Amino acid sequence: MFNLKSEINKSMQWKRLEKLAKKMRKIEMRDMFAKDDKRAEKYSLKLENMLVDFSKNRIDDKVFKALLSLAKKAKVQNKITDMFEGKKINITENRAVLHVALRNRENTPIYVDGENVMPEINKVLAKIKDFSEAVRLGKFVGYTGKKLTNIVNIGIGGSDLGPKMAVEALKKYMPKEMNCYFISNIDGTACAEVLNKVDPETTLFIVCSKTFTTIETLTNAKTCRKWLIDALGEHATSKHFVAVSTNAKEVEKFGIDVENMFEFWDFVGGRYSMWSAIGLIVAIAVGYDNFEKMLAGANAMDNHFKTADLDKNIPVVLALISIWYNNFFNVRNHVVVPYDQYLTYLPAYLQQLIMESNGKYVDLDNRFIKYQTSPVIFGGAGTDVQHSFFQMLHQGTSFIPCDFIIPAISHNEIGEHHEILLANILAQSEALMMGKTTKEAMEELKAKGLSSEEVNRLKKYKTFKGNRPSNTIIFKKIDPFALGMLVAMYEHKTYVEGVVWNIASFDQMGVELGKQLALRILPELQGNKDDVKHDCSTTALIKLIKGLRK
Ligand code: G6Q
Repeated sequence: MFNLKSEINKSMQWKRLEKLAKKMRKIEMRDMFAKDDKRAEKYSLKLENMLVDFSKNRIDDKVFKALLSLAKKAKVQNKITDMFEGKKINITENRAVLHVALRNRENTPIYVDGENVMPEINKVLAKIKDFSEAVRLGKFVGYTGKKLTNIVNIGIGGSDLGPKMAVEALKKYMPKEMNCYFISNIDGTACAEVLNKVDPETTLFIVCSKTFTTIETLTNAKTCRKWLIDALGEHATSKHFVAVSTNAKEVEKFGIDVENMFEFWDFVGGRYSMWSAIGLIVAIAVGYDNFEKMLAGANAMDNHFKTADLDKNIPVVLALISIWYNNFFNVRNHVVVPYDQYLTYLPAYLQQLIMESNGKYVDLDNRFIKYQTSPVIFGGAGTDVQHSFFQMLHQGTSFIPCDFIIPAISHNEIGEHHEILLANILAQSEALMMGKTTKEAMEELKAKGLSSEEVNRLKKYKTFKGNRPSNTIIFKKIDPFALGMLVAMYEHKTYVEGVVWNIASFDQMGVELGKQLALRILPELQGNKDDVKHDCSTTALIKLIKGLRK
């Protein structure tokens, strides 16, 4: 029944990497840099206005070659082709995975079940263009004739994190009169706080849900609809509510005219959907032209990913480096630090993208996996996070690989702000790699005039072992094109990791479990019966909460 292949961790290529990792543990990056002044050049890749410097990693030519052999063993190149050709690589849901088709600017045919998906995609893109322009120009107005300047996205997970991240990333392109809000959490506070701020006459709600059955989204949408009807009456909804979904039936059932629905398809996973109509709020916020530029940036990365040799392929190289630490150094975390305030939500977006895709323990051949898959992803905007978790990056007991993302030019070049920001990031990645030897620490302490007793007492605390890896990803500026490239780069990196780990990166059984679980407890919390039957902790908690809410 299953086409069983041998597990990747039993391969010759894996064993070779294990051996190399043992050796590499004893090698200092600072020594490799001292020996080779071409290292940065050798271990950097460029695409358009983007440069990825991966030289501050614990790799040498042998390791790099061995990682590439692992990728070949896992047939990465073939798997890339399979995705672009619309093969049903989402095997647990029997679906093609074609977020790349959404930004296929060449418009070459892509077939799913013998049907070219491009005409449908282009039709919806044209609808997004028309609608977003009509809202921006005040041609599509609210029920009382006022311009819609408050745009509220109601959605959760993949129907929230992508558009929210992109709207924030491109805020500078938004007209001043426009405000975008995101309601995702079922916590009534999320709804209440937005509704307190907006005026029903000028508010457009976009209900985003691939399935249109997600309880959080539907509950939030119902609350917002009631609020609107209370203010403007029943007939106002068609001027203030649109939907984005794959499920026309449920959209209609909810009471949104399918005319006001923007479609997408099963071959677009939730967390890969910001390029589809799920990005409608992005197109309204920054204009369709900019939305298209974002698609073009992603498309440039797609073309690179599809055609570049593995050793020159940015997503492939980043994935292999991540696998190197994850599986051969037993490192369990990965940190992403954008040095751009507008990319504040990027780490949260990547947490879903990476951990939901690759946080799996069953392989594609239906076996429990015996090696580590997704690392824990965390991060935040620099320099803020330098003043929180960076301590652990520098002196924690194990190292955490970092991605630093930097725009050379800020959207807000005020005084010397951006130069100070840039100096910080460069200093950090250098310090993580170089560290500070005990000798250097002692010299510094002596220079401050400390007694030799004090110097000896403090020297270890002031020592930084260094040898801590990072990738530096530089753009000229984070414009829509750059954002598209950046996000697509991480999407493909995630896919390559999943290919090497031989896992189903495109399902999300754990998220679905969460959607079912609460449904059993909800009636127990709401009802009067006391005979709830769970484990004794859950039963007691239910009783306690019911008592507190009386
Ligand atoms: C994404 C996941 C998940 C999903 C949300 C919302 O890949 O499947 O985060 O996006 O659960 O689902 P709906 O869009 O169907 O409401």
